[in-house]
Amino acid sequence: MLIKRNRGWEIPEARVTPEHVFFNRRSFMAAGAGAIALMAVKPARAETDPSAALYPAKRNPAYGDAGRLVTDEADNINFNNYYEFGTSKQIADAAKALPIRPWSIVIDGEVEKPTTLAIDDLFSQVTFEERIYRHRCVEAWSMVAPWTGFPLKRLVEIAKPNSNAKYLRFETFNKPDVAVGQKDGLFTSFPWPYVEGVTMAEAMNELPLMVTGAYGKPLPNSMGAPLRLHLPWKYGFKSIKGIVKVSFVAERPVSFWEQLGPREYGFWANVNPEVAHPRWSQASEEVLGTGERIPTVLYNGYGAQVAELYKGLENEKLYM
Ligand SMILES: Nc1nc2c(c(=O)[nH]1)N[C@H]1C(S)=C(S)[C@@H](COP(=O)(O)O)O[C@H]1N2
Ligand SMILES: [Mo]
Repeated sequence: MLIKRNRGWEIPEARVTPEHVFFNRRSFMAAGAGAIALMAVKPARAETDPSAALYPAKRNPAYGDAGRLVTDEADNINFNNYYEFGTSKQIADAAKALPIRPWSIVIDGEVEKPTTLAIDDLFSQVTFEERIYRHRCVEAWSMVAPWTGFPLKRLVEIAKPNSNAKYLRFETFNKPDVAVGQKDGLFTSFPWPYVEGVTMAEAMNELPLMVTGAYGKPLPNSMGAPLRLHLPWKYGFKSIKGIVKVSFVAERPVSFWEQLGPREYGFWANVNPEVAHPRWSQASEEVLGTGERIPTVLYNGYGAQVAELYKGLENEKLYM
């Protein structure tokens, strides 16, 4: 007998992913570009950001060229996924409501001494560098961004984890007073705050970047100011924005998307063109800004740096 019941994790698919709602239109890039053209050029926020003097940072020559054109800045900062501010791609204005100072980062869990760092104190302990990275969203679009930031492994050094630490768990702010997506209404049943995680081995790899800026300036709010992660070989949802807490933990964290749709989104989420999403192919991707469709590459082309992290883990769901 077939009994129709809601088991909690069976959330309606339109809520599990923006793809279904916003991307089944061939013209989505064209529509986005039209909206962008109407926006006036705003004065640079860098004028008021206390970290502005740290820009531009020296480019790391190892990541000076992503092999593809850098995505146009206006396209990039006005086409975003940031569910805290709504499920459309045009959240840049809504995201301006988030105050990014004062801002502090809690470091806790399996560390020598749990601590809370004011963001500018953290910035004073690290060296900023610029890296150009490719970014591949699970929704099959991609972009190239010139990020500024510091290696995640530098944050691990500052945190001094003990030997019980097996994973890093990142958490985004939860501010329903300013974040429209976290307010009462349509999306309150989302498992806020947004959470993501990596293994200690992944965190110690050279690629993960704690991102503070883009295009030679402090990050715009839409891209995750004042601090986000970027993991260029993983689907974009792993690259958590608006970070307020980094916990060193023994157990594998359950991420926001994994909690919402475990059949579709997992912990590892490494890019692989041969493993389709249950509802669409991952074989190719649409380039933000140009609309060009290009083949997707295993580990988003970063296999030389990261493939060895996954040796011996073949039984894990590494690609969802
Ligand atoms: N806190 C938070 N971080 C997030 C998201 C989000 O909704 N909330 N979306 C993710 C997804 S799906 C992608 S593709 C990237 C998008 O980054 P961008 O807007 O800078 O392109 O941010 C990721 N980080
Ligand atoms: Mo994404």
